[in-house]
Amino acid sequence: MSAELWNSAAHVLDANWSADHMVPSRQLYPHQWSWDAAFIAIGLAYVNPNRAWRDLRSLFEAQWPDGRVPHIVFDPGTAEADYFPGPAFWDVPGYGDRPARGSTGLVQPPLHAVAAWEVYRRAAAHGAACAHAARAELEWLYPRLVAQQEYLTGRRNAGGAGLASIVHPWESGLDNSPAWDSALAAVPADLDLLDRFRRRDLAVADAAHRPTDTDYARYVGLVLAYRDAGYADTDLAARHDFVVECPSFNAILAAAEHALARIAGVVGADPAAHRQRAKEITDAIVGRLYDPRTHTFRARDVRTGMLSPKRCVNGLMPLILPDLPVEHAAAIMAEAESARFGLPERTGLPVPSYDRTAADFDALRYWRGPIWININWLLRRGMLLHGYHDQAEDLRTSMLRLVHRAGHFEYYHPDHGEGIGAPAFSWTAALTLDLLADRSVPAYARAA
Ligand code: 9WN
Repeated sequence: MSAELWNSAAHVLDANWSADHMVPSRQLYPHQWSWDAAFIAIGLAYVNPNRAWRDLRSLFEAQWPDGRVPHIVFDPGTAEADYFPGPAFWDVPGYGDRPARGSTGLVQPPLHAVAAWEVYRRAAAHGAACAHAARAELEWLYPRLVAQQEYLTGRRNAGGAGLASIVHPWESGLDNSPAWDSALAAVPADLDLLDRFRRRDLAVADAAHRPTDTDYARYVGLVLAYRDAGYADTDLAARHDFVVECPSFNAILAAAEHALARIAGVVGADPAAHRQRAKEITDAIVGRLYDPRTHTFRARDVRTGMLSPKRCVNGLMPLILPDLPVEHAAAIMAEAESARFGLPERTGLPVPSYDRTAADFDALRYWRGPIWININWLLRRGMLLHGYHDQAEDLRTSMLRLVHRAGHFEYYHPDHGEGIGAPAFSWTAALTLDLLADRSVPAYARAA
């Protein structure tokens, strides 16, 4: 299957390239998304490193002066009507030499340092000129990646313990996850907003797969509130209706510091400070987001101090952290191997996005049950890092089998593996390339 799968994945990435960036999928997501660009770069590193760097560059060219990297960078060639919420809805002012309405004002998980390091370390395989160019790209990116981290650990430190808070479910990347249900319940759902602002996702995707109107009205209301406050992060916990510390977002935040330590070593900066920050974030994740009663990591509602009652796949993501204590890594593996998530030896399939045994497990609705390749790819890295090699290899095989059978879909049915959501989805294709090519331990975690 390898050559056929490799070629089909490379073909998806070719077809989804648009001038200076990759779209996640042509129909549903016709702009550039932040954490998609990171996953995509990891795959492009094998087939087209120039495009990997170009994609990361175009994303970071849209970085705000405060350091935030927007969750969507809008393609000026795409009509407002082709994606909702589009540029006019976000109404972001111009900054630097960027025109107004060029991006959203939210962020997504900061996986870009990990991606940049992966592209860099694979560059030499493409020859000396490529390795040289990769070093220059790292030098350009490094201060921007640092500014991104400073924004998240500074202005977004709404809980005061050094973790980044998300102010909207879309910032998690796991948009419709049950992890947000309890915090979202306190957010007003004004259904009239959906008359003023028409959803476009339902025109191009099945309503059974997408968020309900009630949740969508909350999503829209939260953006309007944040926008009308000038996208300012002052006093978030008191002034904004949704302020949450996510274990997955923060695990990626700490993994980014580990990657920055590697990058710092190349560009002549100080790696030690990054390792120290990674340790501090990891400690805060363990201290604030671990529920010792159930032995699971949960999202914390900063406004109430409550941990989410739902067992979601974001709770497995701290496994990507090399400093995670052994007992917490073991607890994550126990959860992943339980009937709730059922690693491949139980189901033959990668892990779903939500607890299979929960009453509200939903096989079709996105992030509330279906299987996603990006999350399983992260989980596999964590397994390799903590010495769970057999499970990592089983997970790798199950991901490749799934994509080979069903195609490069956005996500997959958790019972029989049918492809659902957008077809020809870029990060699925990109990570498939990486899974086919790479069986090693994550580079950011190896001893220097
Ligand atoms: C909103 C692009 C993005 C991913 C997210 C995924 C989905 C958007 C949407 O698609 O979110 O940002 O319209 O649902 O949840 O993780 O980055 O692929």
